[in-house]
Amino acid sequence: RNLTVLSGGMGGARFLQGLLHGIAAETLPGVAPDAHVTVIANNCDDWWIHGLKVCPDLDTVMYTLGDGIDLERGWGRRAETWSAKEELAAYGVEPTWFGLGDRDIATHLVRTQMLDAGFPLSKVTEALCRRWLAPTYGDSLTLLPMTDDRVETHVAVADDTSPSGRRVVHFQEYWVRLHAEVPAEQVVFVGLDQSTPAPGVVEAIAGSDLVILPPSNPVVSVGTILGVDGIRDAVRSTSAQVVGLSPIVGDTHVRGMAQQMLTSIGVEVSAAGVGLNYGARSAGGVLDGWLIDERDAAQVARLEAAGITAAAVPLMMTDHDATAAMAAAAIDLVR
Ligand code: GDP
Ligand code: FO1
Ligand code: CA
Repeated sequence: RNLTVLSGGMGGARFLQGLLHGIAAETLPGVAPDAHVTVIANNCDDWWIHGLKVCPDLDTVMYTLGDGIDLERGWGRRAETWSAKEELAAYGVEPTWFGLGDRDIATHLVRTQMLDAGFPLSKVTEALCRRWLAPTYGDSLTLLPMTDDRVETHVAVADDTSPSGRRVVHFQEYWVRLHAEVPAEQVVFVGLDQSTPAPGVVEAIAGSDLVILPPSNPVVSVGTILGVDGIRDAVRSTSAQVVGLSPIVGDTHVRGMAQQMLTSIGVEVSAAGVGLNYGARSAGGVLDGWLIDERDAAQVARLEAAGITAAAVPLMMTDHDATAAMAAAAIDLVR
């Protein structure tokens, strides 16, 4: 059995931990322990900083599943030190608000050198995963970037000092420096509409028995992955069932900035709002099934009326067992 997951950073990575836990413990209906999982990770958070290419969502998934993540922060390396960051600050080099840890920098050095040597991001990712994933998962887990092309999310925010009244910042500046505290007047996905899927992405979706949209950000994580035309087409046309889990619980995100992002694109901030925005595959969308939290159970009827099979179960990823139970419920929904 082949499973494909379209993942952002922390939400996607946590879900994947639970999914892999469920596969190993054989608690997922119809999924054997030798199932193969392909993760297609968002690249629109990526940026160049201090001459280095940084891919936060790819690295969050890689470090989390490879047991190298800092569990408290949810990003970057465990047992990190920050000497390089302090030295850069001592030179007065901007930006000082974005932190690259010493251990993490090694990853970005390897990546940037390989890109400079002409390797595509997908090959670079394969090389990095040989350290982080292959020893534990062998061939049963593949992590792919969504695209080898340069794509970046930028956010327009109000700025009185600018003649246009606004200023456009990289998504990392909006999130890390501005803490997503000011409204996102517009979200722009630079390069996304010209981008093409990385090698293996379309093949994985087409050859899947199930495609899962984890509770990742529907705009700047899953939304951007589906923003690659070739990926959206593959999800629309696969013979696999496509099931998603809501990142919105009780009309707000569990963590992160999904609420700000949904508001900026005019989508109702609710479990049903997000599901209806993805849309039923039978009506030109991407979903066969949509799992929402038990406290949003009253929204099931709206989803089913739109042709999306829906159910309400606990959707808080409190530990691996709870998350594996969410994965099991999602699989059950579309079996
Ligand atoms: P990011 O790239 O680090 O922002 O991570 P993702 O895009 O993969 O996931 C972020 C989303 O995960 C946010 O919109 C959260 O609402 C959602 N999320 C985080 N924890 C939970 C949880 O326990 N349950 C649910 N349902 N959603 C969660
Ligand atoms: N998040 C922060 O809040 N502050 C940082 O300084 C920071 C640095 C950083 C470096 C590498 C990396 O892979 C992720 C990093 N993150 C940092 C997390 C990242 O900004 C976001 O959480 C994601 O892009 C949202 O998915
Ligand atoms: Ca992200």
